[in-house]
Amino acid sequence: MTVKQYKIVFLGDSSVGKTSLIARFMYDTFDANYQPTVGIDFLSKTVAVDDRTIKLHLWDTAGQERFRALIPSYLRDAAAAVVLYDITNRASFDHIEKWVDDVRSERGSDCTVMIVGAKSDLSPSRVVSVSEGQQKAQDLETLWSEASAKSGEHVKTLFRKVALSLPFDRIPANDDRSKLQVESMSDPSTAQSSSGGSKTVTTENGQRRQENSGGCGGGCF
Ligand SMILES: Nc1nc2c(ncn2[C@@H]2O[C@H](COP(=O)(O)OP(=O)(O)O)[C@@H](O)[C@H]2O)c(=O)[nH]1
Ligand SMILES: [Mg+2]
Repeated sequence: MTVKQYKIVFLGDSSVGKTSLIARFMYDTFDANYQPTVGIDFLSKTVAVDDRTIKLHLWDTAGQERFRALIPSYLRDAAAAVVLYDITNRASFDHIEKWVDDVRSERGSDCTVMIVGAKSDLSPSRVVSVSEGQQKAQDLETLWSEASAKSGEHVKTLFRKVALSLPFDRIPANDDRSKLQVESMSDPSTAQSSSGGSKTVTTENGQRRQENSGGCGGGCF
């Protein structure tokens, strides 16, 4: 059986938490001092979502978010875009619409879009309310979640929501996806555990190499 593959891109202002969210999902880690010194092109993870096994290619930006001219090529072939704002940073929230516009102008409606209010562990100093975030998602017709890469809160469920929204070829006649979603999300102990990770890294001398990591690594749904 061939495993269907999907490109998922991460967008949003610098420092909203894109790299940290990916690291939490891939490796179940958080490093407050993480400073990427090399450009990571993408990280790949095979995950089980209900009765499907799919491979996600997670495209981080190594600072390209500052160079908007590069964004269209980055969005090419993306099946989903996760657009982050920082709940303690009003400007990052104000820029959400612009990022979503970029996705829609490059991909039209061929791309799932999810807005994520990042750093939910900093809720006491939030400047963007939950209802504002939800309203924005409703206005822009996207999915929405808050999440914390630091605590891990809602990270798996947001990736699961994105995965469930991805197109797939065959829908069984008796499939009830919303029911499956609720059951599995409310009881993580029943989650399937087929998973593994790899990433392509561009080293400082410009060479590319593949790195692998075994185990679940926080990516089982
Ligand atoms: N408290 C808290 N800090 C976070 C969280 N996610 C990221 N950060 C911090 O925010 C800064 C920017 O994160 P980073 O992932 O590099 O942002 P990027 O530029 O969008 O990739 C770093 O200092 C992170 O440690 C989070 O969920 N909670
Ligand atoms: Mg980053």
